Amino acid sequence: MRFTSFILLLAVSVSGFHCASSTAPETKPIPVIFDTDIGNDIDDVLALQILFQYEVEKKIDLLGIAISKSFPRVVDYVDGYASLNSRGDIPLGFAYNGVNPEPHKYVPVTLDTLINGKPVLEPKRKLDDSIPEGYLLMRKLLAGQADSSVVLIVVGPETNLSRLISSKPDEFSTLSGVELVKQKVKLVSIMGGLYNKDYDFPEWNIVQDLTAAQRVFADCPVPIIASGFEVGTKLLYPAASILSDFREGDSNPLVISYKVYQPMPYDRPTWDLTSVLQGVEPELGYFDVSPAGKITVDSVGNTRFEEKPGGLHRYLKLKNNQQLVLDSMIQKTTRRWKDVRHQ
Ligand SMILES: [Ca+2]
Repeated sequence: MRFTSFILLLAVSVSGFHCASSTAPETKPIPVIFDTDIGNDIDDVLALQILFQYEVEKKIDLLGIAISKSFPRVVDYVDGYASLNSRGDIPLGFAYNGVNPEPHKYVPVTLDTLINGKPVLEPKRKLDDSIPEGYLLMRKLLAGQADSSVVLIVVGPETNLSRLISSKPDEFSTLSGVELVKQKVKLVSIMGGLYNKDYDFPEWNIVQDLTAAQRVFADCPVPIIASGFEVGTKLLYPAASILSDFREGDSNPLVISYKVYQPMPYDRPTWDLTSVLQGVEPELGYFDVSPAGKITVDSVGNTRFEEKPGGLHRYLKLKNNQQLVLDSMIQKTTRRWKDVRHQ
């Protein structure tokens, strides 16, 4: 009996020791909602690809994608692109009666591209398949998450986020939009505005839906980290990567879209990519961060920052590590396409 107890104790001790020594504390994937105006600029596609890569690496759980460009075929594009990344199940939302309804070029051209008679993107969903309002998708997703856990990454006009903040209690939550965001969201990482003296004009994302931007910076109840125009402008994604890092080459939808967006070869600012990196891996210090303060958006869309202890807003600043940041962006954008060949 005593011997059995000893063996049992030994077994428990060894197993306890084993647990303590071999399982380092696991970092839980960060729940992320991505809000994008894919179809306007091309950097959104690269930013989305990086998020899918973060998901493969188990750094994030991509809960859903809200679309802020009100061109219906963006839904087809994002659905097809998500399927290509084994996430055809991802919840989608759409800003109905939002801004930028014009098609531009790369979304329709990529959707209509056939290789050997087969479309390069094969969406299963389109706008008339009950795609919810972007802000309702956000409400539904937030309601199911732990408190202060979700990172919202917003890289287009702030239409969906503004509607979320203004939303009322509904079947998803008894909380108002402000209360729900305050309870569930840890950080909002926004690409938008201008925060240094090198440039002085209203930034594009802000002016597309000016009322929305003003509301977000006035009423969002949780910390916002903004990446200004000046940051991504100085970090250019190289055309050489598009031309050489994709095993599928010209049949890859990202490559097709990039080449359609502008005549090649061109290097493109990485505005949206900066907000993804900062939102997911702030601890890696890709950028310097301003002191706390308050960002306001004036009547024509200029953004002004005022330092204020305890303020909820900060903005990103470039460090002297720009090649390292770019290398990381390139690695995350291309990793999947170096490894696999499109079937
Ligand atoms: Ca964008």
